Amino acid sequence: MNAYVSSVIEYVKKKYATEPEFCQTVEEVLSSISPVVDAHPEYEKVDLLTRMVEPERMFTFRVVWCDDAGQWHTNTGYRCQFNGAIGPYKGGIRFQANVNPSIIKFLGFEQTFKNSLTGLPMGGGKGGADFDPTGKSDAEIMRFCQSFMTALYRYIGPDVDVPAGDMGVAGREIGYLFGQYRRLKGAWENGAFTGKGFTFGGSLIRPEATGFGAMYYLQEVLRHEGEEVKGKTIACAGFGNVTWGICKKARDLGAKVVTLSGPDGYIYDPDGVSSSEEKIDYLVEMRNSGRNRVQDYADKFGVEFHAGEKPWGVKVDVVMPSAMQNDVHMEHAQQIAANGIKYYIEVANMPTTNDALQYLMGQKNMIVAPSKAVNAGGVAVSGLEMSQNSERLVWTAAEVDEKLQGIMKNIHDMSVAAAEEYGLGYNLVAGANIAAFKKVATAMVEQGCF
Ligand code: 2IT
Repeated sequence: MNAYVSSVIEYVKKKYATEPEFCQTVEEVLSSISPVVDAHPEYEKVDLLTRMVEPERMFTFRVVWCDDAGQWHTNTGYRCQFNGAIGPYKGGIRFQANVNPSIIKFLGFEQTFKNSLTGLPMGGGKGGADFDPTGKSDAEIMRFCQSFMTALYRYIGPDVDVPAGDMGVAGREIGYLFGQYRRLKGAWENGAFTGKGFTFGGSLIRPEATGFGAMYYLQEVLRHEGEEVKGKTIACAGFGNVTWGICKKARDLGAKVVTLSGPDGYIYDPDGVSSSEEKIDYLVEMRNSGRNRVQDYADKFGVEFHAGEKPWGVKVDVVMPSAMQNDVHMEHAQQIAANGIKYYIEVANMPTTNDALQYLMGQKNMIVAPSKAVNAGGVAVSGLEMSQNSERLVWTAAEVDEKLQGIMKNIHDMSVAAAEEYGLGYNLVAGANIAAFKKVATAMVEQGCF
């Protein structure tokens, strides 16, 4: 590896020893772009990498709210404005009990490169709070969102920083966040958020976009291998928005999603979650129930439930980890390889530990696709939502869907070209990192690298 690249990785690991997820993503991205730094000594001259791993701005704030029983609670809110070189900071808000500086920073760093891949003018950001929405009433969620936005509204805006959803934040939460923003600003700036309701500037297809985009990306990979999506079995994780979108598109394309997972275990449905409208709709119901249990699906449809287990031992054609970070460890990776699975398509942000990812990439007959490319359809349609808002118009679902397909194909093809340029073959992981890095690096250098 390039000596400068390894020195920056070591510097980050030492400085941020208490932030393991952030160190993990820095190591993954920087080791991929090592050949680019070899070819461009000018980056070391201005010490570009040390600047790139430092967020432009990151802050915490107090979020105080009152539950339905009259009890007061205090949470920590975060916003990380990681890199604004190619556009306003853009990225989701995550509400989950385990949210901390390491998780917000890793997500902001990943987002910077992902957004670069979309080809749209968006910088990287991320935010959230260590608030657990499980079991909270609608009124509690609303009060939490209002308090969160009261603290954040001064620091965001359509040309500054544009939040969206992530785990624990979807249409309902974005509605409450935007409502409070509008009240405080006294202005109709709906371009300050994406993932909004359709009556106030939300883009059609945005709720489905991450899942649809992942399936379009899979389609490109299969096309490259002379295969097609039709007839493939897929193991998914989670049961949220992303997995729901994958199921809908899998149904349209004739593939079968056979697993879902939750904090309580996984379900196996050999007929396919994607086999009926009723089953697909039930995912939305499970999320809205706030129970955060996948066993409810098994109880309702009479399929197998495996308590406390992950779905990575199931024999399928395609594995799509679509739940959360570090969901696939070395022992799961070995199981996936032993099952002879050819397609490992990451969907959630950083779903694979670095050692498991290296192991899977080293398998001769396996194709590994990285989440920052595969899940970029979500933020890409957020970018399209921003365009519609700034032009005060609304595109049809077909128009948005067509643009999304074009963007996903372009991300795949750009990654292939970038890997080939450095003699790395069909390496989608390195290709995505290289293509994304080059654009952000060029913008930083041309702007004087502040
Ligand atoms: O991880 C992601 O790309 C998101 N949570 C969506 C970000 C966005 O701004 O739409």
